[in-house]
Amino acid sequence: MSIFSRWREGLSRTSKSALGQIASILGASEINDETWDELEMILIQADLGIDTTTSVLDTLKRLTRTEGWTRSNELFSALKQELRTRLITPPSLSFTEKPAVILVVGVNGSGKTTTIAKLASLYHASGHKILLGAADTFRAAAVDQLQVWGDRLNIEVISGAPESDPGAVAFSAVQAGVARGMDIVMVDTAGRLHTRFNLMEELKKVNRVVGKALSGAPHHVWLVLDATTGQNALHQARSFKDAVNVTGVILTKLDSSARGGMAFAIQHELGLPILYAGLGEKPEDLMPFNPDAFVDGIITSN
Ligand SMILES: Nc1nc2c(ncn2[C@@H]2O[C@H](COP(=O)(O)OP(=O)(O)OP(=O)(O)O)[C@@H](O)[C@H]2O)c(=O)[nH]1
Ligand SMILES: [Mg+2]
Repeated sequence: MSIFSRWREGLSRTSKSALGQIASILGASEINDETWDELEMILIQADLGIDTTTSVLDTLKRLTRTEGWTRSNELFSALKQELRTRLITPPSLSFTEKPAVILVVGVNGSGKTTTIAKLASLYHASGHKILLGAADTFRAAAVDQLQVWGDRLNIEVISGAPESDPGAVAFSAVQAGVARGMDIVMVDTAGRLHTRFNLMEELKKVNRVVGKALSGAPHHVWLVLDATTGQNALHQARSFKDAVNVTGVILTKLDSSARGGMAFAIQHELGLPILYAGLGEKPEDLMPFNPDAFVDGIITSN
């Protein structure tokens, strides 16, 4: 099965539950209060969040007045368009710095290490020289996990002793990346709850230390969010954005999500682009996020 059909499959799971009902609600009936109530309920169930939902509905109500729409199916394409405008077209990534340093952050189990392996495989295949830094010194198995991926892809992994300072490992990795003329250094960090003050302070330190190893680094800070966590992902994103300069989001486990609407909220409320979508556990199960395909995939007419 191609990654595109898996992507569609993942998205159709999203569309099956919440957003998938939109087509049946927006039938040929007359637009009335019930239409708006039902639409609101669906958007909230799909994890768009109250603010984004309200803003989408306000725009649709205004359009309905100005365009003189009376049938609810007239709302369908406007809704898709409205949702699309809430997704930022991801910037193209060129990695001109030598090396470009990417710091990967997120809560426990969101998919950071797996995503790094997938990205390493992707960038390796496009001819980039990659080095990985295993700055998750918190969990004993974490270094091994990255090392297994490194061995499989024939990519070097810089690690420290268990429970050593994550900042020191990140520093060594970036330093080694510079010395060896690497194109990209990706630094894996330990999962941390966004509500834990000390752990967020530690992350700020890793971020600072990387900048000492190479001025201007990290050039990218990518926040890995699990698509199945719904609205909580928004709180996570906000906290990580406050702590370190998050430049983009990677949405993982879209293959297991039945909602996915927080993609709109993340971008609408935080202004962060979604760069990649994770659709499974294997290295090839990652693809650049395509906003048009996303909206087309999750809202389909019956
Ligand atoms: N279905 C699915 N599973 C995924 C995806 N990405 C990661 N996983 C799984 O999620 C689990 C956690 O992945 P990890 O990469 O270890 O997550 P992590 O963020 O590094 O975890 P910690 O380092 O413990 O914080 C693993 O079982 C992965 O195989 C995805 O896109 N789809
Ligand atoms: Mg990990």
